[in-house]
Amino acid sequence: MPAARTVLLTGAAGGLGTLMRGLLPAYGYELRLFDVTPIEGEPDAITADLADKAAVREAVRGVDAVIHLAGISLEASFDKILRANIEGTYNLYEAAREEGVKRIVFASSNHAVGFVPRPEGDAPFPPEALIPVETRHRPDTFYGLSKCFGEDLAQLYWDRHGLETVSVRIGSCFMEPTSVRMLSVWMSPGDGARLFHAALTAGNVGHTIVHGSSANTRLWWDLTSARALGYEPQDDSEQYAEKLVAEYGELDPDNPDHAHLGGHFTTDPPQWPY
Ligand code: NAI
Ligand code: 15L
Repeated sequence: MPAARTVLLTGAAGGLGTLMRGLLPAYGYELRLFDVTPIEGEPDAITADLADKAAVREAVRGVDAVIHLAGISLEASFDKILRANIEGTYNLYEAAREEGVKRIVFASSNHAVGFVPRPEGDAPFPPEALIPVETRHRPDTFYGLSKCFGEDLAQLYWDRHGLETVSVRIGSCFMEPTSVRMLSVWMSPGDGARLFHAALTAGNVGHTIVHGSSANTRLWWDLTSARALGYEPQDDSEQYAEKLVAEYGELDPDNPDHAHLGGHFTTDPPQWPY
């Protein structure tokens, strides 16, 4: 597949969308921005809800690819997750199919597999201890469940319609890691842009699932499928380790928040059921 030029960025007003608006143009992409929240200083941005099928269809028309970040990014009521993340992602895929878009990069999450136990013992972990990308879905929340749906929707649209997707199970993509757990799953914004670029340009991805993180010394999961796309992470959270460990201590095997990939998402639903 030749390098995509015009890319629809959904969720462009959000934290990750804002970071990618800053970083992706340097790779040669022309971004078409979409979000339900207006974006200051971006008069051409499309302000619409994923529930608005006509607006979504118009937004995907003529783009080479989509980076789909829009949606609820934390746990919420099932009704809210259903509307924004499940129906919203369906609306996007259906519009992309109708308009002949070739590829979507889907922002999945570690919380699709949040109940997978982290590697035991102390980092650095040997390759055989790392969580494989083939691990079965073990969502830790309705939010994580919506990411499982998104990944399976991507598989359906590849098998049935030939619409390609790279599902990126993002760890924690923020300017800096802010917890000891994040030292293992952090993806620097720069590596995020590198990974999205690889996902947009690699050939014949079908539906590929990758882990989204930097090359952290304390890595919990396997980056092989991401590297196979051509992703070469440049960053390592270890530069933040001394400060975070001094503040919070090392991972505690007796702390349930430290037992699973999904961290506190596995132990702290607001109020169940909700
Ligand atoms: P965010 O909450 O900052 O941004 C999400 C954006 O989606 C917001 O601007 C919001 O207005 C928009 N949005 C929500 N519902 C919408 C709807 N119905 N129609 C149109 N726009 C809608 O989240 P963030 O951190 O930027 O994450 C972006 C994506 O990456 C999300 O899908 C999130 O689940 C995923 N992700 C992010 C991670 C991270 O570390 N930032 C980790 C794992 C996954
Ligand atoms: C996510 O999926 C969330 O969208 C993000 O806000 C972080 O909580 C991240 O996972 C994480 O696990 O750190």
